[in-house]
Amino acid sequence: MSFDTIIRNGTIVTASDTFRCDVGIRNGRIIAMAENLDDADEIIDASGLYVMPGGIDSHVHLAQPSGDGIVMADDFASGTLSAAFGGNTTVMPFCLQEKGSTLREALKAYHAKAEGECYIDVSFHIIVTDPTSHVLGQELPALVADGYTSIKVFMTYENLRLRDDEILATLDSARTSGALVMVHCENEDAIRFLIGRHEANGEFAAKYHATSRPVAAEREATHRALSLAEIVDTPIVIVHVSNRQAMEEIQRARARGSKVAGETCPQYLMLTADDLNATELEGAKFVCSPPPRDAESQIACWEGLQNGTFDLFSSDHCPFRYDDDAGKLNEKGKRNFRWIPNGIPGVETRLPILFSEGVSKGRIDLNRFVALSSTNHAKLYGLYPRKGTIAIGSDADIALWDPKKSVVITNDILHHGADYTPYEGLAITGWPVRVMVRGKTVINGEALVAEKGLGNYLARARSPLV
Ligand code: DUC
Ligand code: ZN
Ligand code: ZN
Repeated sequence: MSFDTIIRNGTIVTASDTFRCDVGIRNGRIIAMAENLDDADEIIDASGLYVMPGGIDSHVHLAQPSGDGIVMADDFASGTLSAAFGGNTTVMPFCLQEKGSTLREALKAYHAKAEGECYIDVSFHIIVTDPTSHVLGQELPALVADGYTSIKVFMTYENLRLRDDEILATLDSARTSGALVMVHCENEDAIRFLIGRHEANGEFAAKYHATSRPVAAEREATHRALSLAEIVDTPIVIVHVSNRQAMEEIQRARARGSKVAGETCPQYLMLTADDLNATELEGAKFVCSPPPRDAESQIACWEGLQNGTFDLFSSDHCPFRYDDDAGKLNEKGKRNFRWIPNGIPGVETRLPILFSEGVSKGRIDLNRFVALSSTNHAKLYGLYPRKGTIAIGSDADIALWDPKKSVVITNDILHHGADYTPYEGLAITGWPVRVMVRGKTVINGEALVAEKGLGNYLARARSPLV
């Protein structure tokens, strides 16, 4: 048997096993796993390295319109490049339906943004903001058949949120169509009330973003989303969970027999609301929703990663430049937290943070790292076993990790379009040193060695949860 590439002397890590063998790759797929493979155009020596499935980040925002005059800091080129440097081989960005437009129109626009631009593979979730009878009755079933098998709905943001009757109708259509629904759970009415109260009190600093979106607003909406899903018997994903009370809602729903997946993100492990209370303006760098909470919530989120409350660890990469009229410090944002765009960069730092804080510090083992960073995303969103594992027949989407490599995160080593990282100065142990997409090396050490356009669009199967 001959190969295009053999990876030798590494330790393979999957979501279930850790073992030594060589990996043989031909035509972009893994075709052999055995000792002493021979005869390849290229031999990669992975001595001292872990051979892991490339990261799959199932929650990123790229080139998404974010309000008047606001520009997201990453397009599909810079976002997928940054993702690749962070050990990822697939990302799932959102495709936003504009009110009054169809889902097909939205998809056409996002495919045009992504076409020829990506360094790694991509697949869209569709954000449904206008659930008309045409959207729910005609488009959604046809789109699922075409491989668009997940959607997101918002319970917050005036221009994005769906009301309960709309959420029910969307969940009901998702059930019959076979789409998996991701839900952003925060109570918009409570938040608007609290924003108004802060403004009336003359409280405009970034720290009031956190107090205007309290745990109770997230917990209540999480409970409501789970109840609505139960009423129409539809599985859902609760995304970007920030605290224990919302986690308990997920646990209780599961105990009642509901099918629900949970996701948390690095910001809920590494940041707190105190970060928003940095110097007057710098707090804007940490404005995201739900907001980071407190030290106890960080502990809770680690527990959730350990005990299975969370299936997914995603970045929620939603990058804006800081010192920029079109970013965090836009004219209105400088004066009032309400106008600071919500979201922080993190697609490149997600996996190093989970590896360093999780594996290197002994909170999770290597197999759980792979499950949370790759395999579970592939399974839940209909890409498994083509993606998300190291197995014969799978795409050769592989990250080689040096578990001893020490790196201090600073913005100048990152490849995203933002002008800051919320994790500036964080010391990391463990870093991806080579990243391959379908057998082709994209990142080798600090070098980019592939061309833009290597990334493919991925149609997906239905989630096994639905
Ligand atoms: N929700 C997200 O999923 N990402 C960024 C902002 C938001 O509210
Ligand atoms: Zn969200
Ligand atoms: Zn998001």
